Amino acid sequence: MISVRMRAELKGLHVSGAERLIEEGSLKQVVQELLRRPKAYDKLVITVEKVEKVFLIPKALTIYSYDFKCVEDARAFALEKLEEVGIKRELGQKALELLDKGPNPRGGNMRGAVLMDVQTGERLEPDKERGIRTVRVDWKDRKAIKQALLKRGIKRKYLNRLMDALALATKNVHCGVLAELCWSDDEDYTTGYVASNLGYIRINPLKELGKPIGGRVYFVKREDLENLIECLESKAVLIEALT
Ligand code: PML
Repeated sequence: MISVRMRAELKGLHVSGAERLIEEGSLKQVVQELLRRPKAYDKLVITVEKVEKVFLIPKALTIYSYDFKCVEDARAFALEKLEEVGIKRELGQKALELLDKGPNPRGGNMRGAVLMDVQTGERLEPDKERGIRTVRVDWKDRKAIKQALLKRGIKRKYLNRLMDALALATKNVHCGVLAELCWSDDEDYTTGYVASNLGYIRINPLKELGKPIGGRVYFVKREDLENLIECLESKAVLIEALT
């Protein structure tokens, strides 16, 4: 199979990224699709890589969706959901603050995720500007998943983003991430999520409309770090079905 990754920048800032794991025959079509993804960019990089071994995950995390009248209520709910899987309140709060101000120590967004030690709250990612990127993950049959999500009432405008985020969150939990907090850096997209082995819990609005800052925090155990990073960045994974 082939891994195709796209990332786009505008004025030095990351604005869009996506990945597909595909058969060689659909490369042209997929590259065209990914080229249409970013709204605006001044630099776009497409990486095409052969992948030898692919691991199958039979089921994605279960999807739940919750809407709130304001960011404050939505974030309080996210903290509760994190606590349910053992993430202490002060660490959940720290993660919310990081994503709110922009997790990159130089200001703004990161390409990858923050790895937060679930015991101490320390940041464990070796490169704090880049973070850790979950790559090499996709759906076995994107078309079928799209149809299934539409049938479940997911609006077409949310589809691609939801599919990419759900696949990524499912791989993260498979690799050993205990919980993930995420919202988009797209200023028009306010739905974020808390993911863990309890499910993929979509929460809206996790940020104010018009704010171009977001990212991902993975809560992890320090002892598993090397294997975890290897799994997130190298293991190729296809997800077969929704739950
Ligand atoms: C992103 O696109 O950067 C993250 C999107 C998170 C939420 C996706 C959804 O479930 O709607």
